[in-house]
Amino acid sequence: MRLFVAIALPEELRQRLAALQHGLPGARWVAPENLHLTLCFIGEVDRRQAQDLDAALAAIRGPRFSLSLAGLGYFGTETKLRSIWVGIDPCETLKRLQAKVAQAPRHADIAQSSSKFRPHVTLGRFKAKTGERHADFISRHALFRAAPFAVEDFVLFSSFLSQGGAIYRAEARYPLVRDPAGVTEPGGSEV
Ligand code: 2AM
Repeated sequence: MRLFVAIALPEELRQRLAALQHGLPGARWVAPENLHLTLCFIGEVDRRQAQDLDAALAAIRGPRFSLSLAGLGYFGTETKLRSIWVGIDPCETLKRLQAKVAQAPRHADIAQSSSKFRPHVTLGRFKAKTGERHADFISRHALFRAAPFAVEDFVLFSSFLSQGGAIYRAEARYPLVRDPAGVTEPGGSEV
């Protein structure tokens, strides 16, 4: 199975993001129900690795916190966009959670390439050449901002490719703690 670990977004927020998803030629927009913030891409694993990964993720302790989506950016170049995404306000608690999640594959004997965490919510992907309309879209929405939301858990998702696109299924949810004796961390905005 193909797995990744992510923070799911509230319905209302996904609807706000979905309202941005139009007017760009060649875009493969992410289905609104699939919009998420990836903490760690795992890739293809077997059943035993998935079980070990689940155990390692379940052992993670961290506080609840609040996150705000802000800004809009892209991967690739303006003439050859790979994706357009919404960014996240800097959050130390998120960084610490991601660092813990990124350790979990090691405990499950899953090889990982180490890449810097660049938190984002992908809105759409592109294969063909991109142009002025895309550049205009990016600058028009550069100051996008949404109300903060509470992150109360993180999720192990499986991903299947179907004819209608990717189908994500929440395989397990891992709660973060509300009143974390011993896990309250400075610098975050815990809720
Ligand atoms: P993306 O949003 O930046 O494209 C499910 O596919 C999630 O895993 C997506 O959020 C995607 O990130 C991420 N993902 C898919 N393939 C990946 C890869 N090879 N390396 C890192 N992340 C990947």
